[in-house]
Amino acid sequence: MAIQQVTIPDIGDFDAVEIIEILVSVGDTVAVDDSLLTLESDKATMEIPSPVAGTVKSIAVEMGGSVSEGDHVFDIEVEDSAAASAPAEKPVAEKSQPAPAVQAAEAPQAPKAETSKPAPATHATVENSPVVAAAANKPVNAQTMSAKSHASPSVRAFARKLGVDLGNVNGSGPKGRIVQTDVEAAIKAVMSGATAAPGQAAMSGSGIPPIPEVDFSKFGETTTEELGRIKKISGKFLHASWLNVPHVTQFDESDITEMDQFRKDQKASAEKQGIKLTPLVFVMKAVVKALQDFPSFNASLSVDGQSIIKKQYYNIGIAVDTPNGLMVPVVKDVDQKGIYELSRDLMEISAKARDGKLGPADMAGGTFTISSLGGIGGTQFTPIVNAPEVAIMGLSKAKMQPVWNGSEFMPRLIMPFSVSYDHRAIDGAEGVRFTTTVGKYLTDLRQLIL
Ligand code: CAO
Repeated sequence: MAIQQVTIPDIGDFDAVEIIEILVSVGDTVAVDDSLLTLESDKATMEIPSPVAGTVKSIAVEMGGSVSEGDHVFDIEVEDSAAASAPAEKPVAEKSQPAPAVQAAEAPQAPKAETSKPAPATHATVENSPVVAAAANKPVNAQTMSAKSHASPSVRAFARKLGVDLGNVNGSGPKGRIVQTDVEAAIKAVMSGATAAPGQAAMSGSGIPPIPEVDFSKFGETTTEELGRIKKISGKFLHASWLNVPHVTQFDESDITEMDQFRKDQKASAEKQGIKLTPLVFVMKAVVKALQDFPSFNASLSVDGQSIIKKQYYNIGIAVDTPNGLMVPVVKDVDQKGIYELSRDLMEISAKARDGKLGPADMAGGTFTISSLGGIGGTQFTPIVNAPEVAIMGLSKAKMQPVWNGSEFMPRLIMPFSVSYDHRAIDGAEGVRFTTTVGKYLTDLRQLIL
């Protein structure tokens, strides 16, 4: 066995071209000419086919990154005989379908992607945390759904434009290649009601009437600013979640008077250790305890929508407002950490997010997300599920309110919160049981240690 480095071939006049699809994962077996990457410049979409048959050992690039001719993109393990016969020269690159250059190298000498580049993002990581992926400057996972499909760049572009997942389209071309008429047929099938299995995300968006284009300048002066990169990417994901996930939002509130008093009591000693204690870390602990009681909330649906995958680990994504847009770093193993450790983690990841220093590992593997607007204001809001997770909590600002205790009104600190969930995975009764349970734990923190 030998390792072959695959590099970007001559791609014409293009430089620093964006990677919009990584079509293989580490461990995948590829044949010669299987597509490995899709690149998209302002003018063209290009696929990079594999020059060799073998097993993908590492991926040295990330979705959303940019590559130029000669950049190392993959390491592929091949049979020794294949390595020996690998093309010595770069194949001629066509504008629409360039062939990658190959550098044969024995495994021991092959530079390791992990040491020379940021940790490679596998499909699994991206799928685990698509908004996170967005924050990592990676396009969202909707594009990875068609990873194994064979189609020309123009057909891929056509499918993307119409929101069609090629993974759910049967190819009628040579070797099962998907042609434009296959995409059109798939759309027709959906429009006529002959859709795929329930839960399939395939045709999100098709059939939705477009919002009419309006010339606003007819009515007054306007300025047009391009959306930031992260906003563009996370916007695609949020749209996909909004279209694919049947959302229900349950509103609730919790009396956090005692919890907040405890937080204030701890504040001074926490500050001595450089820790800022906010209500959010207590909420994270209460949420994890409730997730243990209601495993369907710490889960994902299988791609065909027929099974629920319950996770035995508790990694909480925290939506962070940054100058560049929304990012969702993940605090790992929240069940195993105390309040101080969680506060430290939270301070660290939110600082990294705001400084634009989050790596893929900081944002992967989330099981449930919390979006806290409590430091800003508001009474309630409806967060969008961070699919493929199935539930998300939105925290709003706690306020002192008069609460009737049976004989008199007492001032109590009441925190409103909401939980949006995927109704395919969670029923309404379970939804309100979950929020009631979170509220109960927040009201009486002692229950967290039971
Ligand atoms: N009720 C009342 N006060 C609250 C509160 C709540 N629910 N949550 C936080 N606060 C208080 C904190 O205690 C802190 O006050 P003190 O300094 O007096 O203690 C203040 O509000 C500011 O808190 P914070 O925002 O700095 O810290 P946090 O731990 O609550 O949140 C983070 C951290 C990273 C989640 C937050 O800074 C942030 O970015 N929030 C925005 C997330 C967002 O944009 N979500 C929307 C996503 S969907 O578009």
